[in-house]
Amino acid sequence: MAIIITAFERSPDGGRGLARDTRVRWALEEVEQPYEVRTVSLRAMKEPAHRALHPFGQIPTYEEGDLTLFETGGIVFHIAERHAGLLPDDANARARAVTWMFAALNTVEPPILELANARLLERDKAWYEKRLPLVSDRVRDRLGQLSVRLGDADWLDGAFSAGDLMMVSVLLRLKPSGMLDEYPNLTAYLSRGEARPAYKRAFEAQLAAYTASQRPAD
Ligand code: GTB
Repeated sequence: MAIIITAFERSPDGGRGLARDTRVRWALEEVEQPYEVRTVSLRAMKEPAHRALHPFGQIPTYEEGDLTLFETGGIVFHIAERHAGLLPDDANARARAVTWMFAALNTVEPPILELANARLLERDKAWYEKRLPLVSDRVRDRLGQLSVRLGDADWLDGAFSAGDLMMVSVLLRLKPSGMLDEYPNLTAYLSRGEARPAYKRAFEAQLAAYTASQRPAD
C-alpha cells in the first residue's frame, strides 16, 4: 500500500529540515518504507480537502490505503508499531521508548516552541526583552534535565528508538540558536542522530523538495 505524506509546498525553514514532515520522512527511512510526498500550499492547507485529512489545517499528514493520520506523534508511533526498527521487542523497553516519544512532544517541545514563537512573533512588543530570558530559562531547565539523564549514553534508553528520533527532531529546532552548545552531550546526541543514514536521506529529500520549489517555473 503506497504511503503518501504531505509537506509544505514552499517550506518557511529554507530547507533546514525543521518542518515536521522531516521526522516522518526519517521514521519511514529508518524502517525502509518507500513514500510519496504531496506538497500543499499554505492556502490549500486551510481548505476543506486538506482539513478532511488534518482538522487543524497543518502538515504533515499520512495516508496509507484507507488510513489517514495527522500529528507526528501518532504518525511516527504508527510507523514504529507496524515496522521493525524503531521500537524494541521487549515490552518494558518498548513502553519506555514510547514514553520518550511523549516526553519529547509533551515536555521538551513546548518550551522550545514557546521560545521560537517569542522570537518570531513578539520582537516588536515592549515586553519582549524582559520576557525572553524567562522563556529561554524554561528551555534551559529542560535541556539541563535531559542532559543529566542522557549522561554519556549514546541514546536515551539502550538502542536507538522512536523516542530518540522524536527527541532529536525536537532538539534540532534549537540548533540555530546556539543554546545547545551549553550541553556538549546533547550536541553529540544530535550529531549521532544527524549522522544516521536514514536521517541523512530524509534531510536530503526535504532539501531537494525545497530547492525544487525555489526554481523558477519553465
Ligand atoms: N503537533 C503537530 C504535529 O506534530 O504534527 C504540529 C504540526 C505543525 O505545527 N505543522 C506546521 C504547519 O502546518 C508545519 S511544521 N504550519 C502551518 C499552519 O499551522 O498554518 C512547524 C514548522 C514550521 C516552520 C518551521 N521553520 O520555518 O523553521 C519549523 C517548524
